[in-house]
Amino acid sequence: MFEQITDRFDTIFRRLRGLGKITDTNIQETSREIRRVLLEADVNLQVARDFITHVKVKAEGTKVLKSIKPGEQFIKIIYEELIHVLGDETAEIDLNGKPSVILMAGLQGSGKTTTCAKLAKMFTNQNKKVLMVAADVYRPAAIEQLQSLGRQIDVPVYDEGLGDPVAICVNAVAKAKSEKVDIVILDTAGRLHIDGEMMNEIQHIWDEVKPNEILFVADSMTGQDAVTSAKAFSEALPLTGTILTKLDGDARGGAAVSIRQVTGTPIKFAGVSEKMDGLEPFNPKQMADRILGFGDVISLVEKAELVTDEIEVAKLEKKLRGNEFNLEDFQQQLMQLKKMGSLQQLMGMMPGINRKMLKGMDMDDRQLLWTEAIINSMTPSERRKPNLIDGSRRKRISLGSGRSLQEVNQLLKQFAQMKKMMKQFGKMKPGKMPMGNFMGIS
Ligand SMILES: Nc1nc2c(ncn2[C@@H]2O[C@H](COP(=O)(O)OP(=O)(O)OP(=O)(O)O)[C@@H](O)[C@H]2O)c(=O)[nH]1
Ligand SMILES: [Mg+2]
Repeated sequence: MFEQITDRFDTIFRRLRGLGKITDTNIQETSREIRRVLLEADVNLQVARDFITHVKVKAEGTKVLKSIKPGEQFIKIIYEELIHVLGDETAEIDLNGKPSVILMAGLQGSGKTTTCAKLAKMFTNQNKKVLMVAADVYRPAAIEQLQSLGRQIDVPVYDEGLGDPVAICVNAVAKAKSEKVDIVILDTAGRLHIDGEMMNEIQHIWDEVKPNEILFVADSMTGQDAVTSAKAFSEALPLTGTILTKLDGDARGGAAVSIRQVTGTPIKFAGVSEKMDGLEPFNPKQMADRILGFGDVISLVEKAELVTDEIEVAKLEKKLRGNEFNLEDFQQQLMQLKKMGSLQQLMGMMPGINRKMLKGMDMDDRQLLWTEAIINSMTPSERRKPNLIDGSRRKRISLGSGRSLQEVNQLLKQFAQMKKMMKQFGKMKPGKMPMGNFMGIS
């Protein structure tokens, strides 16, 4: 996601980092470049203009400051402005109703039905009693889609077949009240914003039900279209927020950056996969990190904390120092790495990793599985003393793991090289071990 915009900002930042001083000329130049990047990413014109104006004013203010790293300061201004444009803080969802009603609105195919179910699952996990309502009566398949998702996540669906959507919503909320349901989610029909009749219908639902939340579901891949329709919807309905879907696709970032400003309401959630757990609370800071390519450091740290344990790390470091690291330790490292997710995903979260670099890298996760299969086919003593592994043992390991003899040889060779390298690291100060090198990412 956001590849292009991230690469372009990366280029701007590289140049800024080299600056010895912030001058009028480089403020002008950088502003012009940022403007171009934003517009190419399909950011709304007015939002881009305001962004540049704010950055310029703040940069002017720092001209006089005697800073050691003026470039970094400029970057910080851009970063903070982006966080601001994205909404500053993660927005809450209003769950104060009895029941709380959430009305979903949006264009055809934007992801309303899928998102209803994702929300329902999220609330169920928080021990809430949820009811989904099939108020899209224009396609029988739409009702079946919601029912099927409901079965999948074990959440009931209220429907009256192809009845009147306003009555369906009113009846569903009444039923929810009597059954002490906590949250009711209304799945409505997709509309083209030019369609006045459909717009009237959803206004009517809003009027009758007075939902706690009216969430506009926007497909982030459609860029300007999502923004234009968000504006139309926010004028027709008192939206309380937006959900940006399909952020896992090749969205250019325009919708994400513009929607908050254009609708005047916060982005509350982000859809990041087709699956039912693919919904995240929208975090402006994290999103700014992703857009600017600063790496998702927080989630990387959280993941690492989940799987590594300090005692293990200390043990490992001791082994490395004594040059005792063997294939058994390597196997354990591989297992930990697997727990952290896919290599591509992990590398993408690391700060300073250029996306172009990632593309060129051979980071096939299957490779990891194959390496593991080879090591698993060794005996414990072979793992502890790789020198034991002679020609006939190599053949046996190859047969056992289903990998070619060449691959077995290659792994052993790489391991020998790695040990040689680690011997050098062994001379480094304690705590300065570059742990990434155990991962065998070359
Ligand atoms: N990759 C990805 N796909 C998504 C996401 N959200 C929804 N989709 C997919 O987008 C398509 C349309 O989703 P729906 O939920 O049916 O959209 P809708 O707004 O209900 O569509 P209509 O009812 O026809 O207006 C489906 O194939 C979903 O699986 C997401 O966050 N990521
Ligand atoms: Mg739908």
